[in-house]
Amino acid sequence: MITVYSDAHLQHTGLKEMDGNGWREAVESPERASNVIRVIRERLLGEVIKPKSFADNKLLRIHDADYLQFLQSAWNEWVAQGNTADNARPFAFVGAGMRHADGRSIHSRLGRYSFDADSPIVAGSWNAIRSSAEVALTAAELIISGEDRAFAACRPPGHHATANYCGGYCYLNNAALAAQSLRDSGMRRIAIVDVDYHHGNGTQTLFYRRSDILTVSLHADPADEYPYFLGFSDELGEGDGEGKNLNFPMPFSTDWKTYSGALQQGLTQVSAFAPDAIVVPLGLDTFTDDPIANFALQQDDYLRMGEMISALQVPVLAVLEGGYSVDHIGDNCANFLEGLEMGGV
Ligand code: OKP
Ligand code: ZN
Repeated sequence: MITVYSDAHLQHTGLKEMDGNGWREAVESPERASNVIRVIRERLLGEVIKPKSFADNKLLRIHDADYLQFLQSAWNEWVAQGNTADNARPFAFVGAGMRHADGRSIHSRLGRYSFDADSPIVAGSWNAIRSSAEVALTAAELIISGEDRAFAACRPPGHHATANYCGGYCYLNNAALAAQSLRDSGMRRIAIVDVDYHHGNGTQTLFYRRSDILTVSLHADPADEYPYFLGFSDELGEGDGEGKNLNFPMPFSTDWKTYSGALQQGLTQVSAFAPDAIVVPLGLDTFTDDPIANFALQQDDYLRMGEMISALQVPVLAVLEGGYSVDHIGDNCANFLEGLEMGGV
């Protein structure tokens, strides 16, 4: 299987985040994607190619023009307005009863386009963000040109990002851009099977009213876990999209036995939808040793996961999302891709 990768992600670096224990280095680090690529090369899982460039109109299929403009200029605005911290980050958000004012202050703009404080922007962020989207779009073109599997080694990740909000380490929704690109190529129905530990709130929101894209997400129960405010099982889609959104929230400590049962249920729905292609936002943070997550999947379980999706006999595009055990993300990812290679179309 061909992997698409760009080392532009290395410019999105020096990130910090805060949690209940205070400030620390962000877990969403450059080492993550670098390790994934190192293992793909070591295990000879196939060719690694660079992304093509895409014009803005490809990004505008999913994201708003003013949001793209913001992402692109945020770092320069931050510096020009006298801020000296090395991470640009929001401190004020649009709360109840307030307006999405078109502010001049970068603090206003960061707040208006973010739903949390976990997506910092540094000098090289935009290059990395855009390149990550282009990685996904290039991988989508491989599927469009007849490959039955492709892997987009994206960094930063994307599944929390909406049309005009960043959050949860995500800025552009790489998987959604890929799914839309597949649709625009003439494929009629696309299924998204999000196996990241966290609910893919951005992807759900983007496609919530659409019948042409089925979104399925398996994740930790938002009553216990980030993103907290979306991802419950009663969110089934709206309007034309009614019945085309499916959430499988699961408790802490979920292992392969429980997880695979939910995955099988989700895949049964995917089969019934008869998609022309499947996009898999691939988070490896369901792994038992993940530092920020609480599921209990083991290394070999990712082989089984790949095999189960492969068994549907539909073209599959996997898009890298989370996974923060830097020592294991490469092998877990490669195991999934190896599982995916079995079966084929
Ligand atoms: C991104 B992806 C406080 C902790 C914030 C955010 C988790 C984002 C996960 N700084 N946790 O879905 O793996
Ligand atoms: Zn995650």
